[in-house]
Amino acid sequence: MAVEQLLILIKPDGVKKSLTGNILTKLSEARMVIIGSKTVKVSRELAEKHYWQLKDKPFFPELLDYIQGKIFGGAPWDRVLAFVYQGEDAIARMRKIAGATNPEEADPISIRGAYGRITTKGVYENVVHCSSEISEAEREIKLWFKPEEIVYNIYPTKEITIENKKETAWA
Ligand code: IDP
Ligand code: MG
Repeated sequence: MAVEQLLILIKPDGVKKSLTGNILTKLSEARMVIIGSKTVKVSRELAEKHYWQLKDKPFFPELLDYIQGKIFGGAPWDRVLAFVYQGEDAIARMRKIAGATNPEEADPISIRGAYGRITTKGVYENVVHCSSEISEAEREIKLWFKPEEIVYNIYPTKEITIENKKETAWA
């Protein structure tokens, strides 16, 4: 079995319901290692890129509002916790712990089965995102993380020079 990487997001409902600890504890049963982690305020652009494959679905506008935390009134629920996990057969094993997409159909002791719900607008509020295949995992990890935010290079990198680039530093 091959070593894989994947993106896990604790979605705004998971953050708002203070489920971070419970979710990370459940995920740790798979004995994967975390090789990148951060809190991300989710822009419209990032939300659209992340879920681009679902752009024609009727629930797409609500899905964007959900992942941006807008359905919870925005700040401080306008963010997600993002993790890159690595391990043997990581994608299948983590998706099993996450549970089925529809929280009503998910195994009740999976994360989504235990903590998810379907909103009155019909969005599956299912607490976590979990990459579903190797190529998608790579696309998602590259979308959410810069190379230097992951403890070692999991994909090829290149050196680029950006001239006149302004950066914010601690004052
Ligand atoms: P996944 O998250 O299990 O990989 P996807 O099909 O990639 O499932 O859908 C992304 C997200 O969109 C889901 O996690 C869920 O929040 C939402 N979603 C997917 N299908 C539906 C649906 O039929 N109705 C409402 N929301 C959905
Ligand atoms: Mg998916």
